[in-house]
Amino acid sequence: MAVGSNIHPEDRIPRCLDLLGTIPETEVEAISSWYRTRPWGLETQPDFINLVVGLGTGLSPRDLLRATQAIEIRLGRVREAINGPRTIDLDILLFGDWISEEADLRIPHPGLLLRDFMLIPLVEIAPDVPHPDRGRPVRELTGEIRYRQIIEKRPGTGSGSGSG
Ligand code: PH2
Ligand code: MG
Ligand code: MG
Repeated sequence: MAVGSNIHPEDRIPRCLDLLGTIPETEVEAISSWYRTRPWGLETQPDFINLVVGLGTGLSPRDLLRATQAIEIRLGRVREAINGPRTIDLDILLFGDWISEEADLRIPHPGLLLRDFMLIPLVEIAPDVPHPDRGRPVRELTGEIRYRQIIEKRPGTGSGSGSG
């Protein structure tokens, strides 16, 4: 799961990590470092904090999407400009070997291989996980990155993660 925030990230990201742990049939298994990133898409907005969280879940992708949208709303997300500022954005990157082309649920996430702020934190926590379209581990796919937004990597400060 990709997590992004550029409105009150220091407050919203820890709350988001706690709420992810309350989703039914779902555990937080890994949390990447926090990455400070330049905004992609709409450049006139504050820098983002981006990270990636590994979840184990018994939910379907559709039910997981619903649960993450409820967290976005609870943390004050208002849908305004496309690619504009947001308190919390939760995007499913991969779901095992699942592939979905539904308009509101594209898995793998179409930006995963292009955006460093999605792929690099994923490689940090799950380098060997296979990309279902490519049949290769994600650590071998960083050459496809087109958008390099990462400014700095900070040690993880998420709940329960003392490592960096
Ligand atoms: N998310 C966007 C648009 N632009 N830029 C950065 N750096 N990080 C994001 O998470 C991000 C973005 C749309 O979801
Ligand atoms: Mg997004
Ligand atoms: Mg989103």
